[in-house]
Amino acid sequence: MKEQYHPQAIEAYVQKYWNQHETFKATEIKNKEKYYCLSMIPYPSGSLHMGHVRNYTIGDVLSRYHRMLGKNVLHPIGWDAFGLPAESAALENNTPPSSWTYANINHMKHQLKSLGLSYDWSREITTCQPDYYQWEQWFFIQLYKKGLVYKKTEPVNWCPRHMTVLANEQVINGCCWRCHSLVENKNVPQWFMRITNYAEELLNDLETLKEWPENVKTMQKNWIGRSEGVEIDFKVLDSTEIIKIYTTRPDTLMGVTYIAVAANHSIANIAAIHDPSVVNFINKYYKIRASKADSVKINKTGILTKLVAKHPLTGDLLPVWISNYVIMEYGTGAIMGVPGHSQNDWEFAQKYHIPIKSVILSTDHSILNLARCAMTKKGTLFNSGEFNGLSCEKAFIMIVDKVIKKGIGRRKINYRLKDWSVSRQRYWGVPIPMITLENGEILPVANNQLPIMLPKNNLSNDVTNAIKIDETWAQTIVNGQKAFRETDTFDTFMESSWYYARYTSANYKNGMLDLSSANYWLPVDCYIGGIEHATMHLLYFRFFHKLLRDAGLVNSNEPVKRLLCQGMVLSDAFYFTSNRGERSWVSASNLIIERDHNGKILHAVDRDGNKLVYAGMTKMSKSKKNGIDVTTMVNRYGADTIRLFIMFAAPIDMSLEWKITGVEGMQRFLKRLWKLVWQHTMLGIPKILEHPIYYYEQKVLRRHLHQTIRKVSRDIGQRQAFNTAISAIMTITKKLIIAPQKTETDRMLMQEALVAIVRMLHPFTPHITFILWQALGRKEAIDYAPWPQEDKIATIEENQLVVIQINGKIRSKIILEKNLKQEEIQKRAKKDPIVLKYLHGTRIKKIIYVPGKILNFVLT
Ligand code: ANZ
Repeated sequence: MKEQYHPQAIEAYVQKYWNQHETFKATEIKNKEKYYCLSMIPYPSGSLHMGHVRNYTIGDVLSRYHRMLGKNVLHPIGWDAFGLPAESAALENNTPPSSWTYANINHMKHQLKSLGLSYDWSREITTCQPDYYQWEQWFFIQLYKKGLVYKKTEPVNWCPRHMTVLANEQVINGCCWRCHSLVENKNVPQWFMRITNYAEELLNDLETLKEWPENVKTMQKNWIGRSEGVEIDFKVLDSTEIIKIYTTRPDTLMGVTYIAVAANHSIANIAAIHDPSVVNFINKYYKIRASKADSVKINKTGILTKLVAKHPLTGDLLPVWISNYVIMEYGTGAIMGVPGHSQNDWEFAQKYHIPIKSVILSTDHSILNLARCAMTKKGTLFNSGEFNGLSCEKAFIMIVDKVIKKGIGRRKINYRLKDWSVSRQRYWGVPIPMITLENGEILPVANNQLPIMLPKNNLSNDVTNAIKIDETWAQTIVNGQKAFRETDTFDTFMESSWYYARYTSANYKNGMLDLSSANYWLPVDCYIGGIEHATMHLLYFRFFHKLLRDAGLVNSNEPVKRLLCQGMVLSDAFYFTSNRGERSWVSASNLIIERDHNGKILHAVDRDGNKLVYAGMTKMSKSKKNGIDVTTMVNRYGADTIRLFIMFAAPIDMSLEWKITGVEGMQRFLKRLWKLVWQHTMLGIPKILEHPIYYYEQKVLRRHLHQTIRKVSRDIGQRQAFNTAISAIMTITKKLIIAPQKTETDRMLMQEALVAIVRMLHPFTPHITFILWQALGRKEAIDYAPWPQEDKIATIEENQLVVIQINGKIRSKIILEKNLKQEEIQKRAKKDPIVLKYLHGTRIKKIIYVPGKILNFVLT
């Protein structure tokens, strides 16, 4: 140990030690309790951002903590290496997607290592490598054989800019989630996975996920969107056509005043015959994709057709409309319009002056005014013939029974969740291992032909089309026939759906998973990632686990026990308004800021002298140029300071505000601790006395230490409240700095405290504690040192603090033994010099005593 704390030097030294000793290599030890800690796999986009650092630091703190508890910890890392950005970068920079990807991985790996994250690098996975994706191809073929994947030409979400299909989950408000182009409908042959077969189980098993955040479970529930209703047939007048509608409110059947279908419904095409205005409407709307959720927000528009439908019970004639708020992909793509009780229908009917019929009375039997909105609550039926007087619930059953008996209706459960389209018309992805023979027959690739390797892209082809253009790759001979390989690649969500399982068998060559390793480590004990993955990734991931289970590869039902979702990382953002009126954001390296002594910004300009507007703390992003460079920070302050700041600055599920003053505060704390250990150890490591006798102050200090151990253990282990754990460690450290070091017992207590503090800080700041641990005379490395144990006896309070008030005002505080009688406390209080001064020459009228807390002398 040197006198000065030089994070850069010690961090490099400690990291080298870990590397050489393979300190974090995990092996299955059957009789040892395991702990599998996983942070979400990074996409190798170029360099780490602070969001990554936060995510991985949380995972590292937990891994290190559980290692110190004596558990066998698996803490792996890898790269979700396929995907669109590599293709865009390839086009921009004229480098093949693979070169760009591997260069990024290299750089980011270096950054991860510089943060001192305790990964088992021998299990590193790179999803664009055939030794990984061959098992994905193999598994897809198994699922094909089981009928769990199928090919179908379907209208799909088409992003005209990226020229690819998007999953429903990748369409946000009708737009591409990445480039925000308006998503279109296009008929494309696609491979689908039958996730809907698992919809019920995915929904029901949410209940078993006791350690998942409630909001994530709610989002998944809404995403699966189970709805129980009925399909009812409406005959088209003077035709053999039937319009099947889906409703969850059959009790409102007597309130139907029109029928509406989606623009791409077959009835719309029939209505278009001899009706040019309908043709125009369809042409305008059939391409636009929307989801069921959009039907609420959409600006509703429609066109009346010449078709008329018949009410199945009353025989009333109902106009048939085509409307954009009816979604082809949900239910049957047709609805019964009940404007009195459905808000969507009410808005549509208002716009086109369609009659609004009220058929439900509110619970107090009053008729609600429908002039401002629909009455969507349940109540009692009226205006409904034979069903009058029934509650909505009873009418639901009666009407459903009736339509079923008449053979014109059937119960139906609908899910918002659709089968997962996994084909992408891209180059940089896993080739789909399927082949189409010349005669149209579709076959999976034979096992001995796997992996189907992605052809090399030399950039002389169009990078986005390389796989299609490469005829020598795309054409082959199977069973003596000319055959064509599938030229689409998988949605990259496929790779991130099973990587967690592969980590358990990362180097296994004989199969997708080594069953004994997989079942030793799985399920993941703690999974850490952003809340933005609540639906897509985390749902596909759960789905894959169930597929793996049903293939006999894992024996649990769910992939993850505890899910932690970390908050965003924010930092100050500044802009000036350009001549064209646009906001020009300014990066941190270009700022000159003047602050007052409270850190409040007084004045900000950029290096060109533009006066800047402060936009507040906002999410670090490229667009606002307010990202903080990880390497710069690590180089300047050291990884320990950055890690400590990140874990201290906010509870993990809250937004974290990046403040350089906060970072510097953490650095100062580490320096103080370093100095304390230096001063202490310079005098030699004190002997541990067997039966020490502590004075009062020593007892208080020792009690505080052991209470801190209790608090920190609980905060990390149970509450995941890392910030309060750190703050407790800082408080006791401050006490130690001023603790007297006169006697041997003082020094022994200091030794005990420093050893405990260093161990408690180790998960957060692993490098400095590695060195301090050795300086404190410990021979073994700290990484597997046991977590400190609280001495329960030391934490028992033998004394109490009594506050003394004179006429209700606090005047003094005295420490007394516990369980003293009131008279004794009064006697002692009166001897206190401050109290004595106040009592001098006065008369005590009354004494009020709050046991163990306050003694109040009321004077005349
Ligand atoms: C009549 C009715 C009356 C409805 C009423 C609601 C309230 P969830 O619960 O989400 O499944 N609907 C059915 N198919 C649709 C489609 N393809 N596009 C747009 N809307 C559609 O919603 C079911 C309700 O959504 C159905 O019940 C239907 O409106 C509408 F007082 O039928 B209802």
